[in-house]
Amino acid sequence: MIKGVIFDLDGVIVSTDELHYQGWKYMADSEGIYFDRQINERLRGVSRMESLSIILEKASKTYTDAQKEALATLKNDYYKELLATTLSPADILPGVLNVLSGLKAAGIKIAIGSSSKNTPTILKQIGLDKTFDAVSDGNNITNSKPDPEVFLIAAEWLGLKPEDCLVVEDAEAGVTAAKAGGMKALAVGSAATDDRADLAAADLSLINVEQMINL
Ligand code: B16
Ligand code: MG
Repeated sequence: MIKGVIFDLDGVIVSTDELHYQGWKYMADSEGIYFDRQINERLRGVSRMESLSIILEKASKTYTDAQKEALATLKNDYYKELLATTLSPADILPGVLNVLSGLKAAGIKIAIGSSSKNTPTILKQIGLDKTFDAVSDGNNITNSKPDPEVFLIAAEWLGLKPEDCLVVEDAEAGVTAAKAGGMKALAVGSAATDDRADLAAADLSLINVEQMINL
């Protein structure tokens, strides 16, 4: 019986993939580095600096740490501008609000477990900044997914043991992290075919709260 559900943010609660893509594309074009949507898929659930390392695999020169910081900032400033001008509650993914209210009604604790340092901004912008019992994100971790740290901290902040928690993820790295942390995993979106998941669906509108709790 599940006592707490930890939701990944990007790709589970709201889809910011396209905005991340636009931000990285802006940075890559300014440096003349090849970058496409297929490479962007590899950045799902991965931290900002690790994402940059993946993009720089296509670069024809090497960058110092200070230059890498500047490139990450260039992307993030552009991405934050896109968040501020385009993201709204209408971008909350299908089934999310029903699942959240159903879990609350059933007395199940809910948390966020995201790699993103922009989590507080995103939650505020989509009107869910007061919804979760705990928010663990890129600002409070030293190791990002596939390390389980972000989920273990979320479970601890909910006052629950990892084995009593279910993680909802859209990224392979996130499913790996959930399993490494001793939690159950519900895979959605691009992770829906991951056979390590305890439950899978294209999106949360296809899942009911009983299925989640009785895992
Ligand atoms: P930021 P999640 C992840 O969020 C994104 O999927 C990934 O593409 C991004 O690089 C990472 O957050 C860091 O984001 O640059 O905003 O700190 O899926 O773990 O909610
Ligand atoms: Mg994600």
